Amino acid sequence: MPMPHRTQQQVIKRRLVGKDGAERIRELRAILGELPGYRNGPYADLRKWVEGEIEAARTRKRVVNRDSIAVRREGAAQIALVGPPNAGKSSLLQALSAIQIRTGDYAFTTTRPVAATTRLGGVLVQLVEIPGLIAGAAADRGGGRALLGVLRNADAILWCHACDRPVEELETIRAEVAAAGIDVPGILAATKSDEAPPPDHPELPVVPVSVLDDASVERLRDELWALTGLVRVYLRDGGDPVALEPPVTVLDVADSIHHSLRERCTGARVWGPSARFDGQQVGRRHELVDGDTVEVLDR
Ligand SMILES: Nc1nc2c(ncn2[C@@H]2O[C@H](COP(=O)(O)OP(=O)(O)O)[C@@H](O)[C@H]2O)c(=O)[nH]1
Ligand SMILES: [Mg+2]
Repeated sequence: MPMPHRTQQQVIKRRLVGKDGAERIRELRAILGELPGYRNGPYADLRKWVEGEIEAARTRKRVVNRDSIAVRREGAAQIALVGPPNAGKSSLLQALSAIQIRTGDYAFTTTRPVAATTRLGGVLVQLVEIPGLIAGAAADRGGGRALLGVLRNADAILWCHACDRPVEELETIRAEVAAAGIDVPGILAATKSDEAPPPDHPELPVVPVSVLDDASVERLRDELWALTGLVRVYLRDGGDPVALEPPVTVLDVADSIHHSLRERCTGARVWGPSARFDGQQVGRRHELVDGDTVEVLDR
């Protein structure tokens, strides 16, 4: 009597333990050869799963064999999404941006960094999913060095961790990132908040989020903006805001519009959090805060 396919999958997984790269692909091919070739039913599913594993092993091999992976920076800031496999990183990336990417129920669906831009209050920010960071990554396990190299360039980290998983899974990865000497600001997205209550974290601010709940994704967007540490200043005549490193003065905004405006600038009218009243007239050195709207005055 043939083994039930669930048991068979366990047996296959056991045969794969400790096998990586070419060795893993060889073993998977051999397994594929042994499986009955049904086009439907549990065996067809099992074949599809094995084929998926071959594809994942191939991609991982390509990643592992590269010393560094380049991600071209775009936007005002770069935020990396980091967490265990299946934490919902790809799903979040997709929910926050317009791209279509594969998400999956099994580990390592995404096998190389995937970048996408998103708008946070009108400012373009780049998000980069860093997949496949595992215990030993800092010692280059699983191609960890190249992945950490990408992470090193990020301005901040959105740690991703599923509410229904033990928090140790995240801490393992945080330890690798720390061991690599990467120390950037971060917050914790407690993902799949529709499935379990969010955990507390001793160090990171926790933002519960579910891709099934748009309001939670919008709240995360606000937290991500705060995480960049940048200041958005809107211009009175409309258009996208400028995003600048604080402290931001009227002169900095004038300069960002046009260098020559810096010289001619005499001050500004301000609406928003840094103004005592709407349209308050301020000097060139007035410090602006996130969410201000200004009209630069010149000679
Ligand atoms: N219930 C629920 N499932 C989710 C949520 N986000 C992701 N998932 C599921 O979790 C699995 C792993 O997601 P994925 O984005 O591929 O995780 P990644 O490995 O971290 O990129 C997929 O089956 C997703 O559909 C969520 O907010 N709620
Ligand atoms: Mg993924």
